[in-house]
Amino acid sequence: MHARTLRRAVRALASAGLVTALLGAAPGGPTPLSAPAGISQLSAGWSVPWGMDWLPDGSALYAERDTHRVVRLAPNGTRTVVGTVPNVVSGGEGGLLGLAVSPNFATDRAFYVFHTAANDNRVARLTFDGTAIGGYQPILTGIARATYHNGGRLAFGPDGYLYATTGDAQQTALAQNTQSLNGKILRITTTGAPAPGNPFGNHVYSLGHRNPQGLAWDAAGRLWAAELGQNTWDELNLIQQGANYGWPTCEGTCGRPGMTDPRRTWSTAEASPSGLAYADGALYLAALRGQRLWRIPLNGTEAGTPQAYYQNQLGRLRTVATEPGGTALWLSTSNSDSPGAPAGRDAVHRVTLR
Ligand SMILES: [Ca+2]
Repeated sequence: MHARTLRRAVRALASAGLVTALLGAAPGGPTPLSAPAGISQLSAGWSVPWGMDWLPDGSALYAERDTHRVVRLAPNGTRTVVGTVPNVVSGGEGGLLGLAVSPNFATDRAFYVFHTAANDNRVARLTFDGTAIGGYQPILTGIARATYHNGGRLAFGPDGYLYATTGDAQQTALAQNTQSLNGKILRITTTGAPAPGNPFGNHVYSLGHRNPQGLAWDAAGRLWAAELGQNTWDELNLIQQGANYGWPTCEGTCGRPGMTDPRRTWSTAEASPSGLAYADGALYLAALRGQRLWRIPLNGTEAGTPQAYYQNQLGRLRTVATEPGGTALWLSTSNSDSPGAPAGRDAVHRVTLR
């Protein structure tokens, strides 16, 4: 085994809390991990790129929120518009939001989007034949839409099911209603059915969320989620199925019985987080209002002291994703959604980790 590969394997086990002693660190003590070492602009001229996922060839598909375009970005910076998703209706924070590529893309050529439509938010399946997108088919409809709090992140979990974050659609009570699709993290099959084993026998995986927009799984397969708070506290949550994350009773940490406190909080000025990614023992959280990339080291189920990168250098940050291979991040901005901002002001940056 290559030394670097071995180090990564040991770190992954350390993240799972298994081999802390092997690393020579005291239990709970710091473990040496990679961190951002450099940044370069991969591509400019974007307009609110939101959802993103990797294709098997190492390029990525991005979804632009308000143009409704799906754009392929290659590692060499080549950008190709491959189509426009139908039935998307933008407005406020709604539009074309999350995007997730099928784990079986090599054979099924499928990807999925979360988008706002005329009367709801929904998850739809499309195909990409390498040249153009097509085959739009809604698989889960009826998620309430609103000007704000649409959630919208979409990602495949290690279990092969599709996870979607939904906002409370400015109806806070929906977050505590296990029969509502809103204010939740949903776990569904690729036909939009509830995934087998879901805690309430429906699409709901966890509840009590306000406006979660970030999902990432660590090396041990734990699900972490980033959530925008109201006026005071943004949250990083460790997601357990069936758990209640408190909204609207709690914003941030409140210690209520039956409700799960976040593992880390920030003021909304420092964060207002959207995307979340995991790489080499740490989470990376893209901050909109905070205009910085937060790195949060993990020690098992504990989230350590966050450190900020690129503060006020790139503008609002929306989406961060770990490059296949794990040695770099792709980080995209969200500046064209500022009030009065023209289109085309966004960029995708590549952050090397070392
Ligand atoms: Ca909460």
